[in-house]
Amino acid sequence: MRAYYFDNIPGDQRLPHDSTRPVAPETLAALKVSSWAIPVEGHEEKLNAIARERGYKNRDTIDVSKAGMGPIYEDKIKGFFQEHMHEDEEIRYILSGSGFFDVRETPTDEWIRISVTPGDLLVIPEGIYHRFTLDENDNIKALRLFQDEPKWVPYNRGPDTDANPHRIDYLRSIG
Ligand code: KMT
Ligand code: NI
Repeated sequence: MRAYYFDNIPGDQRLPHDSTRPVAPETLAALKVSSWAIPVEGHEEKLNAIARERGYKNRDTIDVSKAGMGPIYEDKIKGFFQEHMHEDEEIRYILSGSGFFDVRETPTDEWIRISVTPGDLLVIPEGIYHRFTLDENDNIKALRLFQDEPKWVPYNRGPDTDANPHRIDYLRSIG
């Protein structure tokens, strides 16, 4: 996992868009974005322990690739890259492939780009604005972990999400 500020230069979302300004781990911690590296081989035990500690009860596997998604691929790719939030904390654990999670920094509203590869575990707090894109490898396989029933419905950023109780809770939680 590597984090840096997104360069905001228009162009292919799958390119790194690296401004070369790094993001310190403390910056991510202050946004409640935590991460771990757990080797994929034999990951089950460690992953189950984290899930248990944080009260996660559900999970699924997602294969984001043309072959894995079929006809819904293009729509999904577009949807993932729309800035959105979820109403629960969620974990992504990368099994294979790679991609970029972009999270919004508060209060600057800058995009922080997090490059993920196999073994990376990322905690996405409830209410944080974020988006996802594949990189030029065009595939990622990830586990998605949910605390309760999967609530992975994306709420696209707008006046409604600014007033969403989970968004407000998130902003309160980061002070
Ligand atoms: C999200 O919340 O944006 C996603 O789950 C994207 C796909 S996970 C590789
Ligand atoms: Ni999301």
